[in-house]
Amino acid sequence: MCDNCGSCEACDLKRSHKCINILANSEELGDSQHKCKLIYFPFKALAEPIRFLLHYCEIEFDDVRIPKDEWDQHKQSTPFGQVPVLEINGQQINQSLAICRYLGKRAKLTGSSDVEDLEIDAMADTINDFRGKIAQYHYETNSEVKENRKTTLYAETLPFYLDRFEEIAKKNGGHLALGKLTWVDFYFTGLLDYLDFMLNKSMLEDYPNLKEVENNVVNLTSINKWIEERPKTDL
Ligand SMILES: N[C@@H](CCC(=O)N[C@@H](CS)C(=O)NCC(=O)O)C(=O)O
Repeated sequence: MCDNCGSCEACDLKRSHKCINILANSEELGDSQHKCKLIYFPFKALAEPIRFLLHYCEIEFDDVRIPKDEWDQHKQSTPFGQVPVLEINGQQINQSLAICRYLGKRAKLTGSSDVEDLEIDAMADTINDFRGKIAQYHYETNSEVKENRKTTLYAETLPFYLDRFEEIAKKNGGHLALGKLTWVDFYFTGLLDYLDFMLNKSMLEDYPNLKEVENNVVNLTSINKWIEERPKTDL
């Protein structure tokens, strides 16, 4: 049964759970001795798009959530002192975007040419830039600088990016690239709660086509199930 359309024929994905299971069980993603492990904090934030993709691929994984006050003990054991880190067969890999891209490939949530993949990558990098600008405001500790950043963020940055994202989602029928479900839809949707948390508002209220991107991901059976059962956290 295709996880996108509910049948195996109705959409051009024809992505059956059976196909994904074959990918998920391949040795590269872990055998009985080396279960896949995702290491992060007890938040959604940068790890949630990865969790979405792991669940979509039906890859079993240990969802390791390090409490913030225990982080110092763990930092040195990660490749670049940061998380998320995905551990595959004992190998630790950092960088959330690279991990999403890898899982997207495993799930065939990609384009069918290098140029199509470029469109997905460019969109993902742009979303990451957008996240960085929101984070720059949210994590600012000087209150005067923060207030100034807030003014620019709300008057310029948010409309600049969101208007463009909305146009792209409209053109692509509720997706962010290639007019079909790709891993960048998961990347965007997985980050939404974190972005809303940093902004302290529901960012997509006036953006119906971006809302459709979100719905197209959260209504997938595997993602819907994960959202129901995941630990409840603010960000
Ligand atoms: N570019 C990296 C950024 C990773 C990152 O900033 N991780 C933060 C948490 S969201 C972290 O590990 N902070 C703890 C630290 O730097 O000690 C990615 O996308 O994975």
